[in-house]
Amino acid sequence: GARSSGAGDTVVVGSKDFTENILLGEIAAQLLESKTDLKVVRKLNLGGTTVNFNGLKTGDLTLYAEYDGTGYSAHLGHTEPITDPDALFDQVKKEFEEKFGLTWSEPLGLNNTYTLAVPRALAEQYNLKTYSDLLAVDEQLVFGTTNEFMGRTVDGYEPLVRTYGFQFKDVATMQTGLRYKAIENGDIQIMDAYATDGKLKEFDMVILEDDKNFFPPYKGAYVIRMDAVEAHPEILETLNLLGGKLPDETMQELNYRVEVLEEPVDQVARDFLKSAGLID
Ligand code: PBE
Repeated sequence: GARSSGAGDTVVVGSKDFTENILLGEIAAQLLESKTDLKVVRKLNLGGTTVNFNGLKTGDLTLYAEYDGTGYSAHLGHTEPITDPDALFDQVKKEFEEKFGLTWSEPLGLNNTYTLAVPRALAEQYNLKTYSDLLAVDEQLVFGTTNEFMGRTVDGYEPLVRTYGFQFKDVATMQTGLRYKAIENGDIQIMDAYATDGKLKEFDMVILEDDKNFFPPYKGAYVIRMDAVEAHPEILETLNLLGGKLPDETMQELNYRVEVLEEPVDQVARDFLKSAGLID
């Protein structure tokens, strides 16, 4: 209908339920408001990956920020290892267009990969550098995972443990935002961090090297309904202005301002867009 998120004059922006993804939703919303005449509706902090993807497919959403590795594994269901990480984005985009009627904007610059992080003191005590180094201490460590990581069947906890042969002492599932507190309290000793987490700096964590290349790259970009882009090409043109503007360090700094300094999301998004010269 005239008011659907596909062909109408309204853009509905979704997001997942963690800081970076909410920020990316807000950045898209503000930029579209400033550069187009479209009405923008925010449905940020909507839920996990599945909720957003389903919302996009049914037309409840017009776009949200996604990651190519997540597209490859969670949405396209590929289980075979990625042979060419550089070509991953193009492959995922092509398959999304063909299978789902969804397209991708230019990559934003960040690669928010899953990574294993441990407190620096622990890494130094056991000289931990790679995931395989964990095999010497895994039976002493409690692994804290996000609900989403626990549920993922391709790039999640179970396949990770199988690939490396880990035998952690225990596993505790928790909300994304609570993992660092659990590390601090000593409830867990290792977690599935996100490479661009703002709290990685504050909590003095060490990121270990994925020596078996278990995780694919997770380049961030917006996934958008193609019917909306056909009706309003300015949606894609506008979001493509963000291509390459958010490398890891920039994104992590914005996440840090929201998560650690507790600045409001809309302010941090606006500051970024101004400093990138995209809004006045
Ligand atoms: N990630 C890594 C996941 C969560 C952490 C950003 C690729 C995702 O949201 O798909």
